[in-house]
Amino acid sequence: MMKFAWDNYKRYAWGKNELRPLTRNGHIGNMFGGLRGASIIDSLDTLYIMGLMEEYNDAKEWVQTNLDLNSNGEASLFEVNIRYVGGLLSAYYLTGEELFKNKAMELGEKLLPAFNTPTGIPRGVINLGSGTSWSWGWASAGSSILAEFGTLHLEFVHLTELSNNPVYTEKVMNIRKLLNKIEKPHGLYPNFLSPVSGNWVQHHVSIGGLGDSFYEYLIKSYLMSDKTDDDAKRMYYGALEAIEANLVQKSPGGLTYMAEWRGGILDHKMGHLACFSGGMIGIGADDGAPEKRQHYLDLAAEITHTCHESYTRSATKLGPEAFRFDGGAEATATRLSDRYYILRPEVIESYMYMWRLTHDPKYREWGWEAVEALELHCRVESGFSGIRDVYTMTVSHDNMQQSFFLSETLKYLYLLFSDDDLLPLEDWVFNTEAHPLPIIRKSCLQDETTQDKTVSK
Ligand code: DMJ
Repeated sequence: MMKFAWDNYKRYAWGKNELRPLTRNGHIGNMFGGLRGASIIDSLDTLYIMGLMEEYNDAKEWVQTNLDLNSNGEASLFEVNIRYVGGLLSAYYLTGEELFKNKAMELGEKLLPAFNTPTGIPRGVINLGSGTSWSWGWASAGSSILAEFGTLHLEFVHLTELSNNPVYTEKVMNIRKLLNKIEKPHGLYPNFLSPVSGNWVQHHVSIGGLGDSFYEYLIKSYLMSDKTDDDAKRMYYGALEAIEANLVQKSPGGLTYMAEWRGGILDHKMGHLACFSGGMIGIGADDGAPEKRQHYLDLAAEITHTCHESYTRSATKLGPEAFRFDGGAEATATRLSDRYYILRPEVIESYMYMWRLTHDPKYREWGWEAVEALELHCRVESGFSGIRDVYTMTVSHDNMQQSFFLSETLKYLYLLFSDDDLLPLEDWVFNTEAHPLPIIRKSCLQDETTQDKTVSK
């Protein structure tokens, strides 16, 4: 599947950001500020891990000769960070090629002006040439988005590691400090924050879109620090407790789900994006309070089960963008506008983590069901495409092979069917675009300190 997706991208869209598999051309879009080759950067590690060396070498060669970071467009800070910085860092750590490290550092530097705000909370959009930044037009009152400014930590800590420049870690630690300090309604973190006043702008809380990867990066920051980042740990388990108390629900049919919260009122809807939380709660289970560990593992399994139900209850066996638990619905989309599937990874991501944590064969069976459904409904003549309605067998394709399909969906599937010693969870954390980053060992840090002393002596 990876080779097929890649070959078609290469043939019809080489150097563009995504492949349009029906019209057989490339898509550039406006998310990456004029940067190109998103599918290449997102695929480097997947190709390498899968041993597709010829394809990996083509990708590397493209980065060497064609990846131009001197673009002058308006980019999403979040998207550039998770896909480009994350993809380059992970390619460097897997292969040891200095090229990727240098590109990651060059790009990292271009993102820094986004933090020049009264609070240091970055704005969502940055011009990579001029460094001017602003907030998304659609975000209320010029606010920044929790899932965006809260999803920089892993990459920025590694940028400091590699450059020896503390500025990256300082920037993300400053975000952490502010979040730690401000009052949280019922212990929850709303999705919109003003980068000027540092106050919440709206009380909408979600584990899906707008909130999701902030929570993911808390537990992963702790794990990536070799379990030394106690603030991240405290904030993660605190947030999870608040989520359980306020958002986690059980449907009449016995399905556990995470509702959204709007100033105290629950919206009984769960987005496909929120389905990553099965895996997140799973990897965090072991470091919770001893009496809570089994409970967290059970909760992770229940959420993953619910997300699987959102797939099995559709005609195509792929899940909708959002499913509901009201008006008689149980894990199905009730609105036409929520019925699409754009090759997203989150449900498969949770299968992969739950497989690694429990080795219950059902997770591989569920993963295989997804493979069959992808092959049947999303494979077209020249690549893979999202579909507009998971509830109809007369499928209508959206003509887009998203770069996260190559980076995440196919990588997580591959890992689901691989041995646990391929990228073991004891040594690696995956950024939110599934780019593996190594755990920074305490012992390495100690070695470095000793080494520094020896050198200065
Ligand atoms: C990816 O870019 C990342 O997983 C992000 O955190 C959420 N959305 C997409 C995939 O659905």
